[in-house]
Amino acid sequence: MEFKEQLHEYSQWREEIVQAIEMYREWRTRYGLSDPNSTDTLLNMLNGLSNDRITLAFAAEFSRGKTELINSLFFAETGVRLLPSAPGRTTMCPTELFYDEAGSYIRLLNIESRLEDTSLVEFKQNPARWTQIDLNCDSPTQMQAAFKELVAVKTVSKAEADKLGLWNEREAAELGMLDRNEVEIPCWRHALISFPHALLKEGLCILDTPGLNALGTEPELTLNMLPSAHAIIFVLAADTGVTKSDLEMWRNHISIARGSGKQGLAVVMNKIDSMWDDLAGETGYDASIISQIKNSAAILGVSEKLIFPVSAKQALLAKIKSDDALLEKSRLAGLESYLSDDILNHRRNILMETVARNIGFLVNESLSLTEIKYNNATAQLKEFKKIDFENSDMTGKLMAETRDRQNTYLVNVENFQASRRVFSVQAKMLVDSLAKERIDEVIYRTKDDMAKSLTTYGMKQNIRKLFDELRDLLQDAVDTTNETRRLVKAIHKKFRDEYGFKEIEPQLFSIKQYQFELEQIFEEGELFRSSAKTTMTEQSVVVKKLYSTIISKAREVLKHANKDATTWSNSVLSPLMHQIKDHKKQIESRLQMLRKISESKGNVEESIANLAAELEPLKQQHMELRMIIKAMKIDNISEYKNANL
Ligand SMILES: Nc1nc2c(ncn2[C@@H]2O[C@H](COP(=O)(O)OP(=O)(O)O)[C@@H](O)[C@H]2O)c(=O)[nH]1
Ligand SMILES: [Mg+2]
Repeated sequence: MEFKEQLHEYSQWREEIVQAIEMYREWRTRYGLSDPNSTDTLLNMLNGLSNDRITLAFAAEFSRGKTELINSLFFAETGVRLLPSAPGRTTMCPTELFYDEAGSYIRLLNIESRLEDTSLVEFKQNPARWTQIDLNCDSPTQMQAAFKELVAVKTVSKAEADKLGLWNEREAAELGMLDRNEVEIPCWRHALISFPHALLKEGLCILDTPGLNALGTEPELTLNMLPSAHAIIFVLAADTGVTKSDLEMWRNHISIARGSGKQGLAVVMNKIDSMWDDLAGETGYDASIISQIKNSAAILGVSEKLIFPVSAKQALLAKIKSDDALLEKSRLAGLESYLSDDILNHRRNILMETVARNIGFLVNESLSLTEIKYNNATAQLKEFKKIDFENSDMTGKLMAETRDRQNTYLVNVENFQASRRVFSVQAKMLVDSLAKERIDEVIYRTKDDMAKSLTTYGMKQNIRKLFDELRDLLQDAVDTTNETRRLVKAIHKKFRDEYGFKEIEPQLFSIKQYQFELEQIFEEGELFRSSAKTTMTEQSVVVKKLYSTIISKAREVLKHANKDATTWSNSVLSPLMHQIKDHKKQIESRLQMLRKISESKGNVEESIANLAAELEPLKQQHMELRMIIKAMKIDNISEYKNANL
């Protein structure tokens, strides 16, 4: 199936989950189970799902045919070569294509913005800082013309280029341009393109990155944008093989971004048409493709299955001219089905896991609670059916017993409230230990030192110092977490032991993930620093950018930790609280029932019939929930299987 159709299916599938979560929210409200915390959690999840995007990043040295490949994969039906692709050294700026309801436009950020201490993420939130060109989506040729602006260049002095971090001594030497006083630099630093293309509307985002140079000078691109893409498509050209700079790019930017798992990665060997007129004939051609694949796989250290030989140019031509034979010859289909099957399926799994992780505990809690309610009501009915209510002594005895039970229970509920207060104090300590203020304090303290020493050596020392302090901060939080966990477990155990409460395994908060992520950022920063040092002179704008990228990533992780700790402390005791409330209600209704029976002996049967009638709505409530969980597509996750109604 074509990528287009698969993406469509995927976005429908996602919409079904959204609807199921909406249904769950209504279900909670209908049965009086909604509370501000859970509503918040559900709304966050819904928000996350509606912002879900599939980002494909295309990375390669210039002139490998990235842009042509994007045109042929996604925009052939416009009938034109939509994005500018030209021979030689195109300097198209990093470009993001997506759909924004706000309109159809190209937004361009000027290259001088590199000197500012503002991140791309922050710039993106401020449209006023961008130069906007409106797009007329009914006219592909108007769009095509507008896109030409993406490759605009201008001539500046060497000093100016150096100031912007765009002067590369080594490269200039290679090109024999060392003695030039003027250099050509791109006018734009970054481009955002929005238009209502079907694929983009369904959540596809495309990131077209220019060559090694741009990646080496924009740490945010390598350290933030590439790693967060769902797939990176690395493009080689069949006529050049894996060159030195391809390899450098692969090692310093692609491998970093993909980590060891190499998940979501495809290597495209483009321009196979350059081998078509080979004198060797059809068999020779196949053999040479196979041997190129083997070679490249060995050099890059990836599986041969990840390498896709294609001709982007012929594929685009074939699609525009509806030439099926040529399209087949271009071999684009192999890449398309990999993107659909592998990337989209992976995304599906991730999404399912995210839903399960974020709202699984809520759903699980609801399921347990409705089950407990039903079981208790059934047990009570069974008991009442056996009792001889004609014997008034018996009824009185039962009432006295129940009242006693009620009293001890109330005392215990008070104890619970006390434990809850202790928990709140403890939880607040945990949340505070990860507070923004504390983190910022550490960052500002080290930032001063950083400003003083922007040599790559000084930077290494300072970053190390910063991370040491952040590690300490997390370690403090680990200790507080452990105490908080013990407390939560103890509270649960008490109610389980004394009242046979069903074991609801409390969700436990862990710092490990954040520690891991922090180490990861540190290592990636080091890798980038050591790999890009050739382009980094002292006091260079790139060094500063690397700094702020690393810092903002670290800050992001800690912010996440803080938010998760807050959510956790707000919700971890709520299943227990609901159970306590239900248990209290249950004792009360038993008392009420016994009272009724003792007052009007004749109506025993009616009372029991009433009790029996209450079972049906409870069952109904439970069944509804099971259907909803099924629609959420997380019903095959083991912890949801314990309910046996
Ligand atoms: N022969 C051949 N040339 C191609 C192919 N794809 C792209 N090119 C050419 O390679 C040059 C660079 O392409 P472009 O898409 O701008 O490369 P980018 O810099 O990686 O984005 C252009 O002249 C394209 O026409 C292909 O499949 N076959
Ligand atoms: Mg390009």
